[in-house]
Amino acid sequence: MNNLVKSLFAFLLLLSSTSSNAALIDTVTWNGTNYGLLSAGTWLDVQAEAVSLGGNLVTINSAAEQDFLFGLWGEDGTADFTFFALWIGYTDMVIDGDFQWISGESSSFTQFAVNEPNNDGGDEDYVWMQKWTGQLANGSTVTDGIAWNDASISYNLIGGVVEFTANVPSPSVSSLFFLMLCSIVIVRVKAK
Ligand SMILES: [Ca+2]
Ligand SMILES: [Ca+2]
Ligand SMILES: [Ca+2]
Repeated sequence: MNNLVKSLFAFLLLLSSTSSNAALIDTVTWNGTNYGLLSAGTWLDVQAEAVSLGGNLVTINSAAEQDFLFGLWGEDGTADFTFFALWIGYTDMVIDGDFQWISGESSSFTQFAVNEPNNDGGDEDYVWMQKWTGQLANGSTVTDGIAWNDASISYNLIGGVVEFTANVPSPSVSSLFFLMLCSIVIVRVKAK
Protein backbone atom coordinates (compact mmCIF):
# COMPACT_ATOMS: atom_id res chain seq x y z
CA MET A 1 0.00 0.00 0.00
CA ASN A 2 1.33 3.45 -0.74
CA ASN A 3 1.54 6.03 2.04
CA LEU A 4 -1.47 8.06 0.91
CA VAL A 5 -3.75 5.06 0.84
CA LYS A 6 -2.29 3.92 4.15
CA SER A 7 -3.02 7.31 5.74
CA LEU A 8 -6.57 7.32 4.43
CA PHE A 9 -7.08 3.79 5.69
CA ALA A 10 -5.76 4.78 9.13
CA PHE A 11 -8.04 7.84 9.17
CA LEU A 12 -11.09 5.76 8.30
CA LEU A 13 -10.04 3.22 10.92
CA LEU A 14 -10.01 6.05 13.45
CA LEU A 15 -13.51 7.11 12.37
CA SER A 16 -14.79 3.56 12.58
CA SER A 17 -13.32 3.19 16.08
CA THR A 18 -15.68 5.81 17.51
CA SER A 19 -17.81 2.83 18.42
CA SER A 20 -16.18 0.57 21.00
CA ASN A 21 -16.12 -2.38 18.59
CA ALA A 22 -12.80 -3.63 17.35
CA ALA A 23 -12.69 -4.48 13.64
CA LEU A 24 -11.01 -7.20 11.61
CA ILE A 25 -8.22 -5.51 9.64
CA ASP A 26 -6.04 -8.37 8.38
CA THR A 27 -6.07 -12.16 8.10
CA VAL A 28 -3.50 -14.90 7.59
CA THR A 29 -3.33 -18.69 7.48
CA TRP A 30 -0.46 -20.45 9.26
CA ASN A 31 -0.05 -24.21 9.71
CA GLY A 32 -3.62 -24.78 8.58
CA THR A 33 -5.14 -22.35 11.10
CA ASN A 34 -6.72 -19.00 10.26
CA TYR A 35 -5.91 -15.89 12.28
CA GLY A 36 -6.96 -12.24 12.13
CA LEU A 37 -5.71 -8.91 13.41
CA LEU A 38 -8.31 -6.88 15.30
CA SER A 39 -8.06 -3.11 15.67
CA ALA A 40 -7.36 -1.43 19.00
CA GLY A 41 -9.61 -1.77 22.02
CA THR A 42 -9.65 -3.10 25.55
CA TRP A 43 -9.07 -6.82 25.93
CA LEU A 44 -12.82 -7.28 26.47
CA ASP A 45 -13.70 -5.23 23.33
CA VAL A 46 -11.34 -7.26 21.20
CA GLN A 47 -12.39 -10.61 22.66
CA ALA A 48 -16.07 -9.74 22.07
CA GLU A 49 -15.30 -9.02 18.42
CA ALA A 50 -13.29 -12.23 18.14
CA VAL A 51 -16.29 -14.22 19.39
CA SER A 52 -18.68 -12.42 17.05
CA LEU A 53 -16.40 -13.43 14.15
CA GLY A 54 -16.39 -17.07 15.20
CA GLY A 55 -13.14 -17.30 17.14
CA ASN A 56 -11.42 -16.20 20.32
CA LEU A 57 -8.35 -14.21 21.17
CA VAL A 58 -5.46 -16.48 20.22
CA THR A 59 -4.30 -19.41 22.32
CA ILE A 60 -0.51 -19.56 22.06
CA ASN A 61 0.44 -23.25 21.90
CA SER A 62 4.10 -22.89 20.95
CA ALA A 63 6.98 -20.47 20.49
CA ALA A 64 6.61 -21.00 16.73
CA GLU A 65 2.99 -19.80 16.76
CA GLN A 66 3.87 -16.82 18.95
CA ASP A 67 6.90 -15.85 16.83
CA PHE A 68 4.97 -16.07 13.57
CA LEU A 69 2.06 -13.91 14.75
CA PHE A 70 4.16 -11.26 16.50
CA GLY A 71 6.59 -11.18 13.57
CA LEU A 72 3.65 -10.31 11.34
CA TRP A 73 1.50 -7.94 13.44
CA GLY A 74 3.67 -6.95 16.43
CA GLU A 75 6.29 -4.21 16.71
CA ASP A 76 8.52 -4.16 13.59
CA GLY A 77 6.20 -6.74 12.04
CA THR A 78 6.09 -7.37 8.31
CA ALA A 79 2.38 -6.56 7.78
CA ASP A 80 1.01 -3.15 6.74
CA PHE A 81 -0.61 -2.63 10.15
CA THR A 82 1.19 -3.49 13.37
CA PHE A 83 0.89 -2.75 17.09
CA PHE A 84 3.68 -2.48 19.67
CA ALA A 85 1.87 -5.16 21.65
CA LEU A 86 -0.92 -7.63 20.89
CA TRP A 87 -3.68 -8.99 23.14
CA ILE A 88 -3.72 -12.78 23.45
CA GLY A 89 -6.41 -14.98 24.97
CA TYR A 90 -4.78 -15.47 28.39
CA THR A 91 -6.56 -14.03 31.44
CA ASP A 92 -7.05 -14.40 35.18
CA MET A 93 -10.27 -12.38 35.23
CA VAL A 94 -12.24 -15.21 36.87
CA ILE A 95 -9.86 -16.06 39.72
CA ASP A 96 -6.98 -13.67 40.32
CA GLY A 97 -3.67 -15.47 39.79
CA ASP A 98 -5.27 -18.41 37.98
CA PHE A 99 -4.56 -17.73 34.29
CA GLN A 100 -6.65 -19.59 31.72
CA TRP A 101 -7.01 -19.55 27.93
CA ILE A 102 -10.33 -17.97 26.97
CA SER A 103 -10.76 -20.56 24.18
CA GLY A 104 -10.89 -23.30 26.81
CA GLU A 105 -7.70 -24.89 25.45
CA SER A 106 -5.15 -26.02 28.02
CA SER A 107 -1.85 -24.95 26.45
CA SER A 108 0.90 -24.81 29.05
CA PHE A 109 3.16 -22.57 26.95
CA THR A 110 3.84 -19.15 28.54
CA GLN A 111 6.48 -16.47 28.03
CA PHE A 112 6.10 -13.84 30.75
CA ALA A 113 8.77 -11.19 31.30
CA VAL A 114 10.70 -11.33 34.55
CA ASN A 115 8.50 -10.29 37.51
CA GLU A 116 5.34 -10.76 35.41
CA PRO A 117 2.49 -11.37 35.80
CA ASN A 118 2.56 -8.85 38.67
CA ASN A 119 -1.13 -7.79 38.89
CA ASP A 120 0.11 -4.20 39.20
CA GLY A 121 -2.33 -1.97 41.07
CA GLY A 122 -4.37 -5.07 41.84
CA ASP A 123 -6.27 -4.93 38.56
CA GLU A 124 -4.19 -6.54 35.81
CA ASP A 125 -6.02 -9.55 34.39
CA TYR A 126 -5.38 -9.42 30.63
CA VAL A 127 -2.23 -10.55 28.82
CA TRP A 128 -0.43 -8.99 25.89
CA MET A 129 2.76 -10.01 24.08
CA GLN A 130 5.36 -7.36 23.31
CA LYS A 131 8.89 -7.03 21.95
CA TRP A 132 11.41 -7.71 24.72
CA THR A 133 15.12 -7.69 25.37
CA GLY A 134 15.96 -8.98 28.84
CA GLN A 135 15.10 -11.66 31.30
CA LEU A 136 12.03 -13.84 31.17
CA ALA A 137 10.08 -15.21 34.12
CA ASN A 138 11.63 -18.64 33.48
CA GLY A 139 15.12 -17.21 34.05
CA SER A 140 16.29 -17.26 30.43
CA THR A 141 17.18 -14.11 28.50
CA VAL A 142 16.05 -12.96 25.05
CA THR A 143 17.34 -10.28 22.68
CA ASP A 144 14.73 -8.66 20.40
CA GLY A 145 12.47 -11.46 21.53
CA ILE A 146 8.95 -11.57 22.92
CA ALA A 147 7.64 -11.37 26.47
CA TRP A 148 4.19 -11.32 28.01
CA ASN A 149 2.71 -8.92 30.53
CA ASP A 150 -0.58 -8.80 32.40
CA ALA A 151 -2.25 -5.41 31.86
CA SER A 152 -5.29 -3.47 32.99
CA ILE A 153 -8.75 -3.55 31.40
CA SER A 154 -8.58 0.23 31.00
CA TYR A 155 -5.79 -0.08 28.40
CA ASN A 156 -7.23 0.23 24.89
CA LEU A 157 -4.40 1.28 22.56
CA ILE A 158 -3.40 -2.11 21.14
CA GLY A 159 -5.02 -4.61 18.83
CA GLY A 160 -5.42 -8.33 19.31
CA VAL A 161 -5.03 -11.58 17.43
CA VAL A 162 -8.11 -13.71 16.82
CA GLU A 163 -7.67 -17.45 16.18
CA PHE A 164 -10.53 -18.90 14.16
CA THR A 165 -11.77 -22.35 14.90
CA ALA A 166 -13.19 -22.77 11.40
CA ASN A 167 -12.99 -20.76 8.19
CA VAL A 168 -12.33 -17.05 8.15
CA PRO A 169 -15.77 -15.40 8.21
CA SER A 170 -17.11 -13.34 5.34
CA PRO A 171 -16.65 -9.63 5.91
CA SER A 172 -19.44 -8.24 8.09
CA VAL A 173 -21.83 -5.56 6.85
CA SER A 174 -19.85 -2.94 8.80
CA SER A 175 -16.59 -4.14 7.24
CA LEU A 176 -18.14 -3.95 3.77
CA PHE A 177 -19.37 -0.44 4.54
CA PHE A 178 -15.87 0.43 5.73
CA LEU A 179 -14.26 -0.95 2.55
CA MET A 180 -16.83 0.94 0.49
CA LEU A 181 -15.86 4.17 2.27
CA CYS A 182 -12.19 3.45 1.52
CA SER A 183 -12.99 2.91 -2.16
CA ILE A 184 -14.96 6.15 -2.41
CA VAL A 185 -12.15 8.15 -0.84
CA ILE A 186 -9.49 6.49 -2.99
CA VAL A 187 -11.51 7.07 -6.18
CA ARG A 188 -12.05 10.71 -5.26
CA VAL A 189 -8.38 11.25 -4.51
CA LYS A 190 -7.41 9.62 -7.80
CA ALA A 191 -9.92 11.77 -9.66
CA LYS A 192 -8.29 14.98 -8.42
CA1 LIG B 1 -3.17 -21.65 18.88
CA1 LIG C 1 -4.74 -10.48 37.89
CA1 LIG D 1 1.91 -6.50 34.63
